[in-house]
Amino acid sequence: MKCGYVAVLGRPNAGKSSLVNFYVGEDVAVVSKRQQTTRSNILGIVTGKDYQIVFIDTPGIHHSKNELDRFMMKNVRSAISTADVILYLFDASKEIDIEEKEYIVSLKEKTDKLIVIKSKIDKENIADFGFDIEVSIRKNINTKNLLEMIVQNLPEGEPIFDKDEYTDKSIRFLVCEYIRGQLLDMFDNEIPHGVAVIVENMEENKKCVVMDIALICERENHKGIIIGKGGKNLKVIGSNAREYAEDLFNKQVILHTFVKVDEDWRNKNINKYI
Ligand SMILES: Nc1nc2c(ncn2[C@@H]2O[C@H](COP(=O)(O)OP(=O)(O)OP(=O)(O)O)[C@@H](O)[C@H]2O)c(=O)[nH]1
Ligand SMILES: [Mg+2]
Repeated sequence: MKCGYVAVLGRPNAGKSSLVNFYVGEDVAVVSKRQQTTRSNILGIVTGKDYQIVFIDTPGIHHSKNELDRFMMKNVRSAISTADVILYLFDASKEIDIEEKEYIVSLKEKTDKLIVIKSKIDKENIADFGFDIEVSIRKNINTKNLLEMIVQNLPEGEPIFDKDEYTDKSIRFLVCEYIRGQLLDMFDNEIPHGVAVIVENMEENKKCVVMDIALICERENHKGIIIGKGGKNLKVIGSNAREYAEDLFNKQVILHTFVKVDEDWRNKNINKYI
C-alpha cells in the first residue's frame, strides 16, 4: 500500500485547509476568508483501497510578530520534517512575491517530493510561477489528478491510522475550532486573531455532555463586542456550537460559554491556551 504524511504548506489564505477538508470529506480544519486561520498542525486522514494519505494542514507561512506566530512557524517546520510528500499552494489570484518564490526554490532543494500547486484557478489568474498542477477546490478542477499525483509519490508501507479515523484531533478541539471559525466570520481581524477558545471543564455521561468553554480575548472592549448587546452574540455562538457538538458527540450537549480577558496572551500565555 502507498502510505505516508503529506504536509500542506503555503501563505495564509492560500486554500490549504479547504484542500484538506475536501479530500477528507469532513471539516477537520477551520476555513475562513481571513488570513492566519489555522494555528497548529491538524491531521486529515484519507484512506483508499490501496493508499492512506495523512495530510498535515499547517498554519500559513508569515513573519512572526509574537510568540503565537513563532509557535505557528515551528509547526510548519515540524510538518516539513515529518512529511513524505510536500504540497506547496500558491493562490492564482495573488501576485507572488520574490520572497515566496525563493521559499519554493529552497523547498525544491530540500526534497524531491515537492508538488507545487496553483490554487483557486476559478478566480482571476495573475500569479506567475512554475507549478506542477493547477486546481480549484471550489469548482472541483483537477482534484482527482492531484490525488493520483500525491499517491504516486507516497512510499510503500503499512497504514499509520485505522481506516475509520479521519483526524488526530478530539471532538473538544473541533468544537473550540468551530467557535473560532464563527468569531472569524462575525468580527474584524483584530478581534478573532486575539481570541483563544478552550474547554475549561467537561463532563460526559451516557446521555449528555456538559462543556464549559472560555473565549479568551485580549481587551476589555473586545469582550463587550464578543458578548454583544444583552449577550446576543454569545447566545448565537453558543447555540450554533451546541448543535455542532451534538452532531459530533451524537448525544445531548449542554454548553456554557463565557468570555475572559488575558492581555497579551499571544506573547505571554500561549502554552495555556494553544
Ligand atoms: N475561489 C476559491 N476560493 C477558495 C478555494 N479554496 C479555498 N478558497 C477560499 O479561500 C479562503 C481561505 O481558505 P483556507 O482554506 O482557510 O486557507 P488556508 O490556506 O488554510 O488559510 P490559513 O489557515 O489562514 O493559512 C476561504 O475563503 C476559502 O473559501 C478555491 O478553490 N476557489
Ligand atoms: Mg488553514
